[in-house]
Amino acid sequence: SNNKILVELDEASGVAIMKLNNPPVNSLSLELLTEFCITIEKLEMDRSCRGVILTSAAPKIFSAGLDITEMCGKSAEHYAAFWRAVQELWLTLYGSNMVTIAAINGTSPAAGCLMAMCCDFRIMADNPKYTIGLNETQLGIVAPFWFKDTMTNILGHRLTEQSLQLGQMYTTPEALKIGLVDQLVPEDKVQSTAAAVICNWLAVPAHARQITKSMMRKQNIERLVNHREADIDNFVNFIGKDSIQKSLQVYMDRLKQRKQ
Ligand code: CO8
Repeated sequence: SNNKILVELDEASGVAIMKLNNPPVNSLSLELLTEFCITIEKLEMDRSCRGVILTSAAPKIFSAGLDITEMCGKSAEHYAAFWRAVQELWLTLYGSNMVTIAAINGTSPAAGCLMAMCCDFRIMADNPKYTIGLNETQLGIVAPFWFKDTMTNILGHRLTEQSLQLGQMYTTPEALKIGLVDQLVPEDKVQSTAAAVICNWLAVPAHARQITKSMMRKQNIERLVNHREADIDNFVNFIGKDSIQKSLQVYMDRLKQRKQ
């Protein structure tokens, strides 16, 4: 099916709005990840598209991060295919030549936060219920080195170390204060602000902006490209461990119990 990502390209402005559409929480399943990468690659090739606004079709949740069920009770082959797709998402989004703006209209843990961090600029809905951060350690798992590198490029070493060790989820004012997001706006202004911001970014000569972006991100990208297979092996070994499977199961059970 081709509806986990909704795309509206406005040829006049050269801006595509990409909406994550995987109810109830936009978790990143293998299917969604695959569709996400194909969508970005198509837009990248489309000369009429110069910028992307990434948002959620369902307000309240930007993305719950990786689909935990893809990491539970599956085969080593499945884990490897899943992890390759997660890597691919990061490589295509973080390495995109297009201007990318995250319009974060809801809570954004773990890989949800990673997707937002891959963009050039982050606008978040100022809702006291929303939080954002890399919470991996809270699940008993470890954020991979390229998640860490992406955050370090935004927050610096000290704050990233603290964030990652604690698995900290930040409220919107906290996220703004530390620079994890760039701008807070009322919920109903997220889209219009993103449209205005992307115009400013698109007004810069594209070639110079793209080379600059690449210069800032190249080292991080090369580090994963050069260690891609080892990173997959590492994930498959780690996630297949009984103790890790147990932690994930406990975490999922707790998520379900919270509801009752
Ligand atoms: N994956 C799969 N299912 C999920 C996920 C998820 N990430 N998040 C929520 N769900 C499910 C829930 O279990 C629930 O299922 P059901 O309806 O069958 O009971 C359904 O989605 C709805 O969830 P909630 O009832 O919890 O919805 P709320 O609106 O109350 O809350 C939240 C939404 C805040 C998003 C909440 O669901 C939440 O906190 N989810 C967990 C988010 C999270 O911790 N994600 C981390 C994923 S790990 C990751 O992205 C990077 C891992 C890197 C791997 C490194 C290993 C080496």
